Parts: sequence; C-alpha cells; structure tokens
Amino acid sequence: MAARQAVLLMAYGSPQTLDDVGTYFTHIRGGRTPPAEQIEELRERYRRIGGTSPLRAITARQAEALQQTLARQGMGIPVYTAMKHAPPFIADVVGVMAAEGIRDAVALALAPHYSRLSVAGYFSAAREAAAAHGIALRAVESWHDHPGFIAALAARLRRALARCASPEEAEVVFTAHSLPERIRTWDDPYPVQLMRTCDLVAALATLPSWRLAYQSASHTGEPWLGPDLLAVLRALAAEGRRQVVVCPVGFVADHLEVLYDIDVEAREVAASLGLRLERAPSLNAEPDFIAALADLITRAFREEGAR
Ligand code: FEC
Repeated sequence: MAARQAVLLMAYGSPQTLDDVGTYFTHIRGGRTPPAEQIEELRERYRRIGGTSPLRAITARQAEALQQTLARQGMGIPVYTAMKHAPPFIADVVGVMAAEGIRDAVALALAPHYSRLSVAGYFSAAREAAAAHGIALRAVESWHDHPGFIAALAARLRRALARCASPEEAEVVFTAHSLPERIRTWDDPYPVQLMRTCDLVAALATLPSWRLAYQSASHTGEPWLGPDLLAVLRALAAEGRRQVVVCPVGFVADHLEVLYDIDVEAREVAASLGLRLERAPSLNAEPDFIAALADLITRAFREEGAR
C-alpha cells in the first residue's frame, strides 16, 4: 500500500490576542524577551489593525482551498497548517501528522523567497520533526519564479494601477521584508530571487519602470537591507512624483506587515508628502494563487524520492 500522503503548509504565525504579543515577540527573538516598551509598541501596531492579525484565518482558508483544488485534481490528501512563531508550531503539527498515519509529505513555506534567515528556519523545524517521526519529507523551498505566482502578482498589480487616476504616471514599488545586511556576506539567494520576481512581474505587466524597496526592518542594532520603503517614498516625492503603487511581492497574505506597515505607516508618510498610494491586493486564498500552490505540490510529489 502507498504511504499515506499529506501537505504541510507553513506560515509565519501571529499572536491570537493582544495578551499573546509578548510571548510571540519573544519567540521571534529566539527566546530573548524584548524590552517592555518594544512589546507595547508592537501591541499598538496590532491595535491599529483591529487588535489581531488575519494571518491565521487566511492561512486556514489557503489550506482549505488547496485541499479542495488538489482533490479536484484527483489527489485527495489532507493539508495541515503549522506556524513558525505561534501555535500550532511546526514540530507539534508534524507529530499530529505522524499520529494520524502520514508517512510521506510535501512541505511548503508561504514565503516565496529563500533565505537562511527566514525560509530555512521553517524547514529545519519540519525536517527535524519528520525525521523523528519517520515521515519522508519533500521540501518546496523557493518558488519565487513560478509562472502561476508571477501571473497572480501581475494581475493584482494591474488592478492597483487601474485604480490610479493616471496609471501611466504611477511609479511601481515592489516590496519585500528586509533582512539584516549580513546575509550578503554568505551569498544568500534572497535578494537575487526577489529581483527575479520583480523582473518577471514587471515584464508581464509591461512596466516602463519600477523600483524594489525593503520594508518592515526591525530595530536590532545592525544594518538591514535597503532602500527602505519610506525612504523610497520620500525620494519619489522629491522627484515630483504624485502617484505610487506598492506591490508587496514578498508576502502572500494580508497581515501586520501589509495592513500596518504599508496600509497605515507608508500611507501616512505618502500622504504627508502629497503622494497618492495604491497597494496591490494580497493573494490570500484566491483561486489563481491556490492553483499555483497546487502545481508546486503535485510536482514535488512526482519528483523521485524524498529530500
Ligand atoms: O500578521 C502577523 O501577525 C505576522 C506578520 C509577519 C510576517 C512576517 C514575515 C517575515 N518576517 C521576516 C523576518 C523578520 C526578522 C525579524 C522579524 C521580526 C518580526 C516582528 C513581527 C513580525 N516580524 Fe517578521 N513577519 C511578521 C511579523 N521578522 C511582529 C517583531 C517586531 C518587529 O521587529 O517588527 C527580526 C527578528 C529579531 O528581532 O531578531 C529577521 C521575513 C518575513 C517574510 C518571510 C516569511 O513570511 O517567513 C523575512 C508575515
């Protein structure tokens, strides 16, 4: 009999309530509790987006839609969700999968660009738990150039451009989460993969010009990748631009970094500079994006052997 198969869909995770923000932030910091004022400042950002992030609910919807799409393609297997920084944690979910008889799984992190400081963490947790429980695990580690993902982003970008009064005058700024600059010293693929995504989306959307900006850098006392989104907005205003379209290619769902860092913070800065800001809508659980995920999963199952 074939080994029972499943998908493990991994997302960043978010605090369930404002009371969980301290524990969550401590987990992000690798177990070191941040100063109380930093925790309060983060809590305030969650308050500004309504008290909680929709990330958990959207991840569940993505998993459900993926399971249905795979079933329609003749692959009736369960899709489990697990989080990197909040319950249900990756190791615990892999334990549940083993207890439910899963022996063969494909794991995918809902983060399209690989970095040793981001995506690698999802897979080290998944691989360690899978090995301990005797599950053969295949990994979809980077999918920044998947044609379905690129087409889904280009479609969202076109929607945002269509909302601009004069789309031809709008400057497009692609964004992704920043990371400490030291990743460049070990040839991390993150910046190169990001640039590739931007090039492909820009070509598909036939953009005459565009920029890449990093967003959401933390205050950790070391330099982070730039230019920062807010600095790019200031530069655009100084060049006399009046309309900007922000397209967050590094994220696939609405969550704090989109709903606060772009929709609140960047929008406030843009308004103060006389710049109109439109944001490309997130991919969330929409069918075109889910079809791309299903393609990545079915291809991984077809590949020989487990990695
Ligand atoms: O909606 C939510 O509740 C969660 C939104 C969320 C996503 C996300 C994605 C990424 N992060 C990445 C890297 C880092 C690094 C640090 C870091 C810190 C935070 C903090 C919050 C947070 N991140 Fe995040 N990230 C999200 C939320 N992130 C909150 C802590 C407060 C702050 O610093 O703003 C710094 C760690 C440290 O302090 O030592 C590095 C990367 C991604 C995109 C890939 C992925 O989704 O995994 C890279 C969503």
